[in-house]
Amino acid sequence: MSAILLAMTGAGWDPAEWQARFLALAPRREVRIWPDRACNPAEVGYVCTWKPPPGLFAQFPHLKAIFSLGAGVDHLIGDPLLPAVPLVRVVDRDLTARMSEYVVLHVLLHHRRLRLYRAQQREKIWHEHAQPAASEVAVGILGLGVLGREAAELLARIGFRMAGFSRTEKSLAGIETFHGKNGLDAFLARTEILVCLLPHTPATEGILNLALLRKLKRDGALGGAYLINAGRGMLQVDADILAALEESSLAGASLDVFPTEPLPRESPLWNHPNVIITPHNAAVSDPRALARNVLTQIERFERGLPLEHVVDRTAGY
Ligand code: NDP
Ligand code: OXD
Repeated sequence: MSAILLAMTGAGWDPAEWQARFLALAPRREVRIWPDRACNPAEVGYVCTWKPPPGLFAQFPHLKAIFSLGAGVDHLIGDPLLPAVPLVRVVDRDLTARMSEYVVLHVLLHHRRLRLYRAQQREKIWHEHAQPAASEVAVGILGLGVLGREAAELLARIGFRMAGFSRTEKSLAGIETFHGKNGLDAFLARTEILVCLLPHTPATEGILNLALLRKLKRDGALGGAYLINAGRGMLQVDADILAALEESSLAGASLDVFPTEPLPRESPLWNHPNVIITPHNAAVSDPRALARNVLTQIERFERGLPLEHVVDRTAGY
């Protein structure tokens, strides 16, 4: 039976917790944590990883598949030494539900003006502001994949006027869809709350820039435009978000991801009154759910069934 190697770096990732979970579910399988001198590279069939060290994969002559322990694969795909084995990403109910929680929370928070009421509370001010109904507010999701679609459907159920933008054409009940370069401007022009759930690829890098933010709808029911980015930090230009806030192209932003993580202490985003920052934890990868997901895939694969959610390396996600 091929061994599994767990190779993860970065804050918040505890390989021992993942190993314990894998072993609890598959006690007969060898599950190693990188780096491990006792691990025979010839026995490693699968690497489960988050931000692996450069050149890691070259040492495993019998590698059969690589599993990204997150939904995004930008931490892997740019590696010119990535072997030609299937690259699989996580698609799991637990992860999707966590992202939906984050998106719904932040859309509602801007819609219900929570920052304003928190500021009033600090001053003990009892003052009510006009509150549009969700059905008057246009929310747009940039990226209608596994995560974007679920969030869009939930927000539609709450009553928001929903639209989504994707690379290829989509048709979703109750959600207006736009796609391709030609669809982007019309999508932005009708969107007051922009939620970004795109992957980081050469085509999406820096897409959340001043020119794009200026195209959002500012004269809608909310009286301003809002950005929520839980996709990737490399999609956004921090200085442009600050400039958009400064000139009121944006009225507020919720940012979970940043070009440099952790967000440097000197970033003016930290202290901006209209910005809400979370530490890239919109949807964390929980080993209690995802170890089972990966093991199910490995067991299917070893029974001769195809792997699911294999990344399209040409598209980059
Ligand atoms: P999917 O691959 O399922 O969906 C990606 C979506 O983006 C698709 O709709 C795709 O279009 C669209 N897209 C890709 N490139 C372009 C482009 N150039 N122009 C327009 N649309 C584009 O990914 P998921 O929904 O599973 O995840 C999305 C991202 O969320 C991940 O890549 C990751 O970066 C991020 N993420 C962040 C987390 C966090 O905690 N902050 C946690 C988990 C994920 P099409 O449908 O046409 O292919
Ligand atoms: C992911 C992430 O891609 O956690 O899953 O960012």
